[in-house]
Amino acid sequence: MTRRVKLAACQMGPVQSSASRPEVVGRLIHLLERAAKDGATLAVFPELALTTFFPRWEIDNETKLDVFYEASFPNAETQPLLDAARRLRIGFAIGFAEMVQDGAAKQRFNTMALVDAEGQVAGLYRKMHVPGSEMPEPGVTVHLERRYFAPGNLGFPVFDIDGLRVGLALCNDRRWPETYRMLCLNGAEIVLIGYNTPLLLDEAPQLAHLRMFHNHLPMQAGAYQNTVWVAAAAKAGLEDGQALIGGSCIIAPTGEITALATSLADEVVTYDADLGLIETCRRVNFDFARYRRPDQYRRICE
Ligand code: CDT
Repeated sequence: MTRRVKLAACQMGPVQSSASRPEVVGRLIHLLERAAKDGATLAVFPELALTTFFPRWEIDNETKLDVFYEASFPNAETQPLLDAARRLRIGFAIGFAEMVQDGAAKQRFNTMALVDAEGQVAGLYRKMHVPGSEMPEPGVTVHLERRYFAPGNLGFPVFDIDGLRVGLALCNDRRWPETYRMLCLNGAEIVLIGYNTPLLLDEAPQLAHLRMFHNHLPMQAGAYQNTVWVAAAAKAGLEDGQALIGGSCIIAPTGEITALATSLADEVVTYDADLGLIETCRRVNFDFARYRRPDQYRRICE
């Protein structure tokens, strides 16, 4: 029997710093309703979907910084989104800034939660490949994720939800082959990715025109080389004065883009994914158990 799932990539236009959490949650619910109306049962939202992409700023005041973080998920402001998932019978992944109180200290992570179609949190992933720097650097686009987030400490977990094996990744993770390989060695059939990618690269303007190519290239390669479905959602458009790329998409285990957002605004793209394609593509080239040689990979060539 063919196993299928209709996937949705829920792209968001900019979330300006003036937007309140209830306002943003209202937008997310509307996107989820559009996805469900189109028949989707699993959706992905962007990285840091509840706020502006605040690592573009140097923020020294802790009280001002804390405003961007969730001390618990869900909480009273985000619970309506989980209630909507249950009402609409659709699971989703969403990125947010997570704060964990560790005694007197605060641990901060760039996190994605996976919620099932019952509206229950199935698990969390914390971004592994945290890019940027701790301090602004001359000539480099300010990107202070390493100031605001510790590297993820939960590995690459794969969750069983609604009969699917789902892995998560956040933005810069999508550029790294380890992300897909670890998730797929752990049995992922679907990888859900959220991202915020600035259009401009002050440090290498000659590469700026490749931003969209370098967005899709590693996701298509990751899907193909690991025979997995990928759904990826951008936060796009002019957010607090900074341009973010769009290009949200759904990619098949063949490496083909099967659905692609065309705007820089709130937009939902869906695709009816045949999970049988994973096995088909695996048989052709990527039968891990048969062809991988992990015992030889660390051998040093003289
Ligand atoms: N959010 C995120 O990870 N963005 C990065 C840009 C980093 S530039 C230092 C990305 O890979 O898109």
